[in-house]
Amino acid sequence: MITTPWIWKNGEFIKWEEATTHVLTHALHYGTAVFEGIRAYETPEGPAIFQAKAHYQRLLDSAKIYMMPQPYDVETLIAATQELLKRNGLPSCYIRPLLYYGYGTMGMNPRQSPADMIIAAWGWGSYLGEEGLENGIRCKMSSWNRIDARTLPPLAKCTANYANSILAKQEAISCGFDEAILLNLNGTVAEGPGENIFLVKNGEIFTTPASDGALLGITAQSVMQMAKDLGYQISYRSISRDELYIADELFFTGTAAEITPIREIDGRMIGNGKRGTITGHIQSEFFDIVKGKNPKYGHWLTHIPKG
Ligand code: PPE
Repeated sequence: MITTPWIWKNGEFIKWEEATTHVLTHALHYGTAVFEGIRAYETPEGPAIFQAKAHYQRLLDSAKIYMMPQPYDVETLIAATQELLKRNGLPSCYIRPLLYYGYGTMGMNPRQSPADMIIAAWGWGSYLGEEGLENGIRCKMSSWNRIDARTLPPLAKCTANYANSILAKQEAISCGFDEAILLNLNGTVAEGPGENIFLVKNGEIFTTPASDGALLGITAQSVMQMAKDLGYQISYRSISRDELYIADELFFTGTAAEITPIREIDGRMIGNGKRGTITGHIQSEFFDIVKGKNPKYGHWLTHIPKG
């Protein structure tokens, strides 16, 4: 079990053991919660939160889609996170803000329950394994399709969406793979259960657009900018399943997954079956940036004030 001393809840710091909730909490029954996943990394000037503003803005956007109250603004949430990391003394960590309908009444009208919010932070190592970061992972094309804006809006990072992700992930694991890749209902590639996907072909880089069911990933948007600055041709476009099989390189991006190479899909080796050259270049650039080693991207980092 993970533990850290403090959790932020509704504007206050409470002890980890006291951060419990009633079993009739609305979100527990109906998936009425929106969340974020953010990472902080150790830098020469102490811990720094990566892309804090973009993550909290996306949380508010998720709340807007679901017409949830937005009790705090981005600045307040960033300040709360800085204080949380300081109190918990974590050099690097994963941060999980959750805005949810709490304990009130049951039924489909959530507005009769309070909108509660927590921010927790704990150490979370590499999502798909150290070995996966280094040498790539093996993926399965899922038999489940990605949720669709006609049913559940994929751009809202709502906990309910993750029922879809969990079905896909479990299937991939039970078939002996590391991760799933989902097609959308139109049959083109959407994304992974918790990652955006990038394809490299003849030196050009592509990723799937939001209109194909991909989350507007903040790691993906950061990669877009970095890759452009490195001189790569990079763009959003639809990708078909068979294009994945014959890609030169493939990789996932995500806060948890960071930059994870994909070395195999459904028994087909991708490229030379190792981390591709361009993937490796982007991965090392990414880790330099998040660890505060590239001052050009210093504005993507929010440091934790000392003292
Ligand atoms: N797609 C989905 C569906 C998704 O959940 C994530 C993040 C991404 C793409 C990448 O987005 P970004 O983190 O902004 O680059 N998934 C979060 C949850 C992972 C979990 O298992 O929990 C994350 O990476 O924090």
